[in-house]
Amino acid sequence: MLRKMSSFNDSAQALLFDPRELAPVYPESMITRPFPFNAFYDIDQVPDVDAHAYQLDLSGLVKGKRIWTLDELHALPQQGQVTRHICIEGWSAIGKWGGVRFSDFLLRAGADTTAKYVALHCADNYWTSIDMPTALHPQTLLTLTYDGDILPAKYGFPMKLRVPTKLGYKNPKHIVAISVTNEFPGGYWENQGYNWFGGS
Ligand SMILES: Nc1nc2c(c(=O)[nH]1)N[C@H]1C(S)=C(S)[C@@H](COP(=O)(O)O)O[C@H]1N2
Ligand SMILES: [Mo]
Repeated sequence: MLRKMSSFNDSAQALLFDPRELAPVYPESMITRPFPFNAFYDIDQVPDVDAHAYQLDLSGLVKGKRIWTLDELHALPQQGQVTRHICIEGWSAIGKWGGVRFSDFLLRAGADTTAKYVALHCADNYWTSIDMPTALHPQTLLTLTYDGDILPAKYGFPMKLRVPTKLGYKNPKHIVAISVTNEFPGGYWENQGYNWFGGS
């Protein structure tokens, strides 16, 4: 029953959600320090991803390049944002992230932007997925930095997808693979009952 309500919610929210609507942005003076850490494990279990061996694997409905190194991602045009992260557990915090606009990345990689979903798989076996309008939203950012420095391990080294129009659990850290698909990918928390649309 709850699951049915939640999937009804997903379609209702997709209709209500305006893909052009922007999340609020804040001055740097409002950044929350220290920014909180959260994951489905304690901070001493944070995955240790090797920067040199790292490759981002892009799969599914993609015509172009499928393997990306960190250097290649750093060489793309970079954007920044100061936005509020809202966790469903009842806290929120303002942070500053920098990286590649996700729509730029998807277009350069030749992703089929008529596909329904983008799934993001993480080094800690976490995963989540977003609808294509959210993937193409101008504030959805493939982040490589936090507060001007290389993204620290606790905040998702080497890469976190910052989606300021979505709740915290739809902001995956330690991304190792991305797939573009028409098959519903679900997510770690979503499959345990969290609403899939998860708009904030
Ligand atoms: N890989 C991965 N990403 C994740 C999580 C996780 O457990 N593993 N937790 C999510 C949740 S519920 C929150 S609130 C944010 C916390 O991000 P932060 O540690 O940068 O505050 O990460 C999200 N992304
Ligand atoms: Mo969260």
